[in-house]
Amino acid sequence: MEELKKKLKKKILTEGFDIVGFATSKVDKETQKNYQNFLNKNYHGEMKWLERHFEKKVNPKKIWDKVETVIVVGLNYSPGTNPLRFNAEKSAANISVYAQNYDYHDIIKEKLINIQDWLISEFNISSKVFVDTSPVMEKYFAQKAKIGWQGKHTNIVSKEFGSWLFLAEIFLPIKIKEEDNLIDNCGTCTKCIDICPTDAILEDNIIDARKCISYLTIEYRGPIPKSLRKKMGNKVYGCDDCLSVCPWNKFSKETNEKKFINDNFNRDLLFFLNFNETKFKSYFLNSPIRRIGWIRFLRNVIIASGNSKDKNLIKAIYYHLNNCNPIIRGSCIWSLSQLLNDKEIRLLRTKLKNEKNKYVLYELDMLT
Ligand code: B12
Ligand code: SF4
Ligand code: SF4
Repeated sequence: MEELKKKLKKKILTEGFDIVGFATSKVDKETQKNYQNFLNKNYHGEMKWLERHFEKKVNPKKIWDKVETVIVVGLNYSPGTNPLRFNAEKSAANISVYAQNYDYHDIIKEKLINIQDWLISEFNISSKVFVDTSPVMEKYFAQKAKIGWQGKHTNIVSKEFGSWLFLAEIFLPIKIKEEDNLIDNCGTCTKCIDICPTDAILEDNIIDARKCISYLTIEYRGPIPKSLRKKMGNKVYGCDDCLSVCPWNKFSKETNEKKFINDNFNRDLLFFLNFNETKFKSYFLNSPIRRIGWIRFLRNVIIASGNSKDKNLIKAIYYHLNNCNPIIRGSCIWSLSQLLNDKEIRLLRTKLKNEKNKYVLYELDMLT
């Protein structure tokens, strides 16, 4: 078995993963209780699939009855420099580092399938592979497999790669000895909790996803809650603040995966405000951003435009007041209210006197 483990590790690293570990396929009682606690408090908001996935998540045998070992692999996606500096660029569209080029799901899946094929051809061992979207407790198994520890921001932190690791798993039907657990190295640090713009990290290891900018910009379909709009700043897809501030990043090096880097990435809010749905789909063809669809992305760009205080964006926002989706019209009203003077706001009210949608009328009522 030691020989197989050695060969597996070598193959996984040759495929381009940066770290690998092995864990038994059981989820302990305390983690099950904590997951249930997270759901009971409704911290998952609209992500109802986290409820539906519960049984499978706490019992991987319900995904595949043969599973004995979970191999956890990590891929370093460190940008090499600290993305926190983009928060200050008010007219910029701040997009999470993980979404600035190719979709990591596709890149990782390809590598996992190569390993899966190799396991069959070399050892006649069948396996199942997962990345992100499946009901696997990725962070829990990563900690068990000694990839790192679950930091206070709830993600896995590695001594070698800081907070910049994507996780994926290979389920094996054979028993391989688990690594010893890694101890928590957060110590007294609270930097990730302190920096969170929306106070989404409630306590060590617990977040209220409903307040998290990543959730609001990627998962949430409704109008961005009024109390959180200003706190979103210039973020239009995801948020990296709690990861970027982590002191363990000082040991990380820029990713070797060239498909994650894009030096010519456009960060201009006006550029994105001038998109239509066709342009959105073609521009983000290979990006994870395509998954959230044009309307959610446009909603985020419009809110960030309001936060920019950049009057040059007014004309482009006005154009979207004609959008047939009320969430877009409502977001435009709030955004314009941040950029227009009193006289211009009165003109805006007149322009919208025929508006019938209740939600949009509510946004109009809220105009100061
Ligand atoms: C749902 C989800 C989200 C949600 C919820 C986040 C969350 N923390 O769970 C949202 C949309 C907010 C999100 C955001 C992000 N995500 Co996400 N997400 C997931 C996903 C699909 C499921 C995670 C999950 O099961 N959450 C449910 C809760 C229950 O899990 P938990 O936080 O670990 O919950 C624990 C605590 O609540 C705690 N707890 C609860 N009550 C109590 C009580 C006590 C007393 C104690 C001690 C503990 C405790 O115990 C729970 C169980 O361990 C995973 C992929 C996967 N399949 O696992 C990716 C994943 C976690 N995401 C990832 C990433 C990269 C991000 C972002 C950085 C993306 C971005 N830049 O915008 C942000 C980071 C935000 C953050 N600080 O977490 C990576 C993290 C990689 C890593 N190194 O850990 C993952 C693993 C995807 C991947 N394959 O790489 N994500
Ligand atoms: S991703 Fe951003 S909003 Fe979400 S917990 Fe981290 S710092 Fe807070
Ligand atoms: S910022 Fe500090 S508390 Fe947060 S995960 Fe990193 S080391 Fe832990």
